[in-house]
Amino acid sequence: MVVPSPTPRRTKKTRALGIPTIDLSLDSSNVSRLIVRACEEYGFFKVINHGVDKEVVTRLEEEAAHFFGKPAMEKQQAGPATPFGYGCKNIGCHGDTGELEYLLLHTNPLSVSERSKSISNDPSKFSCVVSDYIRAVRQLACVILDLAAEGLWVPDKHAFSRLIQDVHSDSVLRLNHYPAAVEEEITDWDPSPKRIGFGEHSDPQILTILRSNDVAGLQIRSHDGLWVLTNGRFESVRHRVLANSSQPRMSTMYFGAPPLDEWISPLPHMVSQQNPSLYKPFTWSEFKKAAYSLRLRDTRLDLFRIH
Ligand code: GA4
Repeated sequence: MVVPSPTPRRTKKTRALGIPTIDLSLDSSNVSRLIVRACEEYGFFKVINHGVDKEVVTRLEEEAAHFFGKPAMEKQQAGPATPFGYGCKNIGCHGDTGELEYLLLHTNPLSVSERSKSISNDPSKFSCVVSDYIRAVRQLACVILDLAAEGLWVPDKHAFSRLIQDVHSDSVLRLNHYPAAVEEEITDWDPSPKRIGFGEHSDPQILTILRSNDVAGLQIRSHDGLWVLTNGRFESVRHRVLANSSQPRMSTMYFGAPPLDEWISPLPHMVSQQNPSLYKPFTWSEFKKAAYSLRLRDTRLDLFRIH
């Protein structure tokens, strides 16, 4: 998971936690090494000088704030999120809940424009703002994935980014709104789970680009899920969001995914006789089905492990 930050310096918060901040304007061989190290050690890092236009981000955040500010009845017209659209408190389809509301959008341009009709009074503007954002973060995701491939010495530098660049890519955009806690629930900076916004889980996709309004809440955990393409060298970080702040938290996630029929298996470069493949090949659709058949916190990769 990657967090783009507009501030070109490490903040007190990230320094205290030791979360790496990576300056994408540095030379690529250095950056690719740092990305690999961050993926191995944390599965999470912050990026600065990432080149995403601030205005593109601001416009999306304004649209999101406008939507979430509407009366509940109006918002519900864009729901339920099964799996796309507006959702409130319910996550997935097996009873997981959290103190949030959200919009889930497939990144396919036709799907964005169709969905916008039930979300906004100015659907063409909404659709345009969302598409611009998707284009910008997809580009950033590709840069990061190419650097990761370079850092892993994968001969095909675009081996990862090609998967999310495909026109049939199953990538998703998620806008989350965690309303402010009421007085007696406010525990800013207390890391204990008093009010769960989004329960512990790992993202199933290849890469997540996360952007937030900097209201506290996101917590990451040390590793356990493994990233198949790297034969377990990178892991999908387990994380959760607490909703115990006096301020509302807003976040936007781009989840970069392959096309549904794409086969996933460790890259040949990541397997050897000493390091045999840990996973049977599977399609993204099979993996996604497994994820949606389980609870939020369940691990799914074990289903595809070679014993
Ligand atoms: C986690 C990452 C993305 O937000 C998401 C989520 C999806 C959903 O909210 O519908 C899932 C969750 C996420 C993983 C397990 C399943 C599916 C909820 C859930 C219980 C959109 C995704 O792709 O997987």
